[in-house]
Amino acid sequence: MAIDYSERIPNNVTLADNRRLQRALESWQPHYLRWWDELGPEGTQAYEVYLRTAISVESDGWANFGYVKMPDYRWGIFLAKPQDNRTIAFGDHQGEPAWQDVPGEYRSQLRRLIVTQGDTEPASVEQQRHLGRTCPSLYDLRNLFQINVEEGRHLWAMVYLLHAYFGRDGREEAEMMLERHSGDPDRPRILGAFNEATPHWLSYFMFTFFTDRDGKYQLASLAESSFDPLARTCQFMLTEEAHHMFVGETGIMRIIQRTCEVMRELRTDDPERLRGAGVIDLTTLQRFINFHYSVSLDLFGQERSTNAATYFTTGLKGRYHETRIDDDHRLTDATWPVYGLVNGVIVGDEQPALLALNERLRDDYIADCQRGLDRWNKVIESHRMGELLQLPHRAFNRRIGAFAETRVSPGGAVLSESEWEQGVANWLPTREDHAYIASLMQPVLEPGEMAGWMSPPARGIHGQPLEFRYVKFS
Ligand code: BYC
Ligand code: FE
Ligand code: FE
Repeated sequence: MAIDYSERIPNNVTLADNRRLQRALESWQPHYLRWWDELGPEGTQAYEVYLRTAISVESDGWANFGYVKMPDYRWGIFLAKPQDNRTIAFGDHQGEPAWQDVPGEYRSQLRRLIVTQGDTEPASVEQQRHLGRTCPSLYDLRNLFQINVEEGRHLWAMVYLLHAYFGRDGREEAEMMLERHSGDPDRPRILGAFNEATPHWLSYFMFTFFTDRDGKYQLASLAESSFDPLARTCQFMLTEEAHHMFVGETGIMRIIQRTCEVMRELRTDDPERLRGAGVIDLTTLQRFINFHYSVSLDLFGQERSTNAATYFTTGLKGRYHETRIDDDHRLTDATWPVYGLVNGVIVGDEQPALLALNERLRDDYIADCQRGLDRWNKVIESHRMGELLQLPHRAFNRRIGAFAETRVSPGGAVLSESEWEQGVANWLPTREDHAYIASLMQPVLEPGEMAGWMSPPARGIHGQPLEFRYVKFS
């Protein structure tokens, strides 16, 4: 299962044995590199970055560290090891052997899932392309670039599936991945959150905490797929995803740590005084949580979804940790509580579990977000200062699903338009918030130094000290 790095496209799928596929991917490769050059991290072509590159998919072999110029990064195709005699765990085909090829009748649905997944990966790179100019430290800059090259590799993972299993339409979809662009009014990315701007590092840390976490839950569901190549691809992607969420969680935690230290020094929680001291007050952080969380909740789709039911019964997409769930894995009679609006009030109601699969995955996601917030709140508690951070109500600020047309407060109260207008500046980041955060974004490029609005990380990368030169500008 070692990866062959002598090939133009490193891979562990014996690409050399399939000349047609190899040639097709090799002709997509320059398009990808041109896209990276135009819309990837801005002005970084000559930087040498201390990056991790996968050299095998074994648990001890996929993390190999060294300096790399990003355009020379070896983006490749790596699938997790096959599981012997894997059978389908759920849906109508439960117990049958997993598919090594795409069943004709599910072709277009499967393609659509792969395209939707793939589209998010380059979108996030586009969203983050200007951040390198204003990094809070070299450590953080390197982590940004690590995430960017891995999201690029995740695009490769989906493009491989499209080329290998979907013939001509697959190749066309692969081209389209580089033609839609985040925020482009004519050709936007497919899902809402991936057309939002990531204007500064606070948004970026929130994005990697909340939006990459949607990636974790979606990939985990696709890792259950009956289509074995998709399942194996997603399993390997999940190993990389853990680092993206680590960056988000520890990034926000370091901001909180620094703010709490200054709160104690100044004996105040007054946002204006804290801003005067150059840190991010907790009320501002709460507004950013409200925004990124609600936008990410939308990524799970409608509460009641016949698409999701079909994906499940046909075996294309499972539930989170499907094989660890103790039930019939068919959901013929099961129910699941779903929130909706009944006569102007938000109520939870038992619905057919099969239709509620998006909501169920959202519930798993919400619980995971809450665990992260609990860890952030421990920092606040340990300083005995300030209000704890909270997740807003799931109906707050939604654009997709049952609450898309309803104004709801972070606490879950249904509001009139004028009540919303009155409250919104307390609930979502304002123009002033963004301007203040933008004013903090001064690049810190000396090894070991750190911007004043966040505390240093607990440790360096791969055993290196914090003073290590994680990025060399030449
Ligand atoms: N924005 O029946 P429904 C990641 C559409 S993140 C716009 O609920 P379904 C990453 C929907 O397409 C993980 N449109 O849909 C993170 C449908 O359209 P049609 C990404 C939306 O299919 C950070 C209609 O509304 N992976 O990897 O059950 C950095 C009806 O909705 C949205 C995936 O998403 C939206 N938010 O659920 C880098 C996995 N939501 O049919 C990377 C693959 C819904 O009316 N995708 N719509 O034209 C899926 O599993 C499903 O497509 C969804 C939607 C869960 C997204
Ligand atoms: Fe990804
Ligand atoms: Fe990610």
